[in-house]
Amino acid sequence: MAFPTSGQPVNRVVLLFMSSVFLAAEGHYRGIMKFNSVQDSKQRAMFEELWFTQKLDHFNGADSREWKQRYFVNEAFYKPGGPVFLMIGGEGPANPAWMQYGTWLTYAEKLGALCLMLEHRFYGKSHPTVDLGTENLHFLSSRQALADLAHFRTVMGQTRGLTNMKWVAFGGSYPGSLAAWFRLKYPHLVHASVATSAPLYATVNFPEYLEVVWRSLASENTECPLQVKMASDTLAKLLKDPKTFDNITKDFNLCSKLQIQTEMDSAYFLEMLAGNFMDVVQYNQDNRAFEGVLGTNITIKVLCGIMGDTSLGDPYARYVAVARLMMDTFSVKCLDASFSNYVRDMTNTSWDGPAAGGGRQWVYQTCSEFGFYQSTDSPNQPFIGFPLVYQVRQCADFYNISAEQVAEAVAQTNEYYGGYEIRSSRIVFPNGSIDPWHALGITQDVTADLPAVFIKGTAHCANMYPARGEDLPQLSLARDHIFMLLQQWLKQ
Ligand SMILES: *[C@@H]1O[C@H](CO)[C@@H](O)[C@H](O)[C@H]1NC(C)=O
Ligand SMILES: *[C@@H]1O[C@H](CO)[C@@H](O)[C@H](O)[C@H]1NC(C)=O
Ligand SMILES: *[C@@H]1O[C@H](CO)[C@@H](O)[C@H](O)[C@H]1NC(C)=O
Ligand SMILES: *[C@@H]1O[C@H](CO)[C@@H](O)[C@H](O)[C@H]1NC(C)=O
Ligand SMILES: CC(=O)N[C@H]1CO[C@H](CO)[C@@H](O)[C@@H]1O
Repeated sequence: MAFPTSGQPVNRVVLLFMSSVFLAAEGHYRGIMKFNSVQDSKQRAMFEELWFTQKLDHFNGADSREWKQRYFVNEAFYKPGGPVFLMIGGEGPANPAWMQYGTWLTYAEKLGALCLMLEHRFYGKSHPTVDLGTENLHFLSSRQALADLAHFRTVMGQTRGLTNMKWVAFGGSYPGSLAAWFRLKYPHLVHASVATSAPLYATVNFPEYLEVVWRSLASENTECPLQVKMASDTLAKLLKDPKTFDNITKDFNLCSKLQIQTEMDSAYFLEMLAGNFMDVVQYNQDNRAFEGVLGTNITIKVLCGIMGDTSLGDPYARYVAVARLMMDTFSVKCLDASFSNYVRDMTNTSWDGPAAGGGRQWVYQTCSEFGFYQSTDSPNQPFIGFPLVYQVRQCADFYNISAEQVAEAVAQTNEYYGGYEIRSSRIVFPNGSIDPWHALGITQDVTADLPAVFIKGTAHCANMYPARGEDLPQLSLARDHIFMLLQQWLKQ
């Protein structure tokens, strides 16, 4: 959701948590801070920010440095003896709106659950170190985050008399993976998990993402991805001819005259424009659940409508129209297509820096744990010009992590968590057919105790948003099914 104003996420795990703010730092990456600015003060009043003391390094007993982690509590539904629900924060500020809205609260109400949400280390206000210098980011990992969760669960259990209650972990997208892995690695602390739209298989190259984008556009209109492909091919050709740069600068309302000196510059620009389609597909309609807050009315149907509108001119002109619509929608004054500005921002290590809203941290996690690079390396997708090498190069540019190191780190992540071969119990894996992330998720029951819930026609994390009258029937059924599983598991 959202539109890069000057930078561009290299990587769209872009979840729930970040959806409001990821890459939106100072309006730098993505424009949607509405949720926070409009709702936050009210919610903060209702859901006080609380602070929990954590160790900086859980895996070194000789290091006693500590920091404060932010969390929220909602006791409204709790009935003594009921379960404890723990919403796991992800790669952006923990959004207190989840303490007030969302399907997990509906479950909590029915089950008398206490609801907690813990912000992920290094995101939002949970700052373990003085800045985001690369040597400090060495303490940012899913393993440290799981150890934070484990320690939080243990101490909360003791101080609030909840040790023997049944704890259920919830998360969507990357936090969905954490929910699954929390149960996997700490089964004595977590009774069950709901791991929504969770990418469980780490992979350096993730060209399947754009393949799903093709199919999701085609499900609206078979011509649509073809038109997008024609447009992006045309643009890639124009980028080879400096004589066209004045026109391109005007067409896309760039902040300064287009400069293409290296392949990185053109890749950055092409990826930024493809991002319009990637974001809309990933969040198609789902974000309307928070209409006026997180949501927009731009859907796959809207984009494909423009791409098919011959009155606007050739496919390239329609592609321009899509970019203009996104800019208007997110109040972006001009488009900063400068890769060097992006590098400058991504290497700023200040907590007040332009990428500190999550971009610098999340890209570090992709370089050091997950990969997930949504490259154009597949022929069965609509875009061109941002190959894997462009994305992996950024790991070296931003953090001095080499391509070999990325490959090794990703292999180790799968070795540690098991990838698709996860073996555990009482974890449900909901996935939406339109969501490009389902390609790395568990989409078939692993065992009867590790069921998948497939939701045809929905995008990223749809089942977590509050129910609406116009929801697809299969989405309502999925929510009911997950509830039934929870009821069943809480009796075990
Ligand atoms: C720039 O756009 C104008 C107006 O559409 C067109 O006449 C001209 O040929 C274009 N210039 C180049 C170099 O493509
Ligand atoms: C979206 O909503 C805005 C404001 O209500 C409206 O002006 C605009 O035309 C709508 N756009 C689409 C594509 O429906
Ligand atoms: C990092 O960002 C902050 C806040 O925008 C800015 O004040 C500072 O000058 C930047 N640092 C560098 C090295 O660019
Ligand atoms: C980058 O990494 C290499 C090898 O890991 C190391 O030798 C080098 O000193 C690092 N450079 C910087 C600037 O940290
Ligand atoms: C798109 C996709 O992979 N969907 C899968 C989600 O999970 C179900 C199992 O419930 C599979 O049958 C689907 O293929």
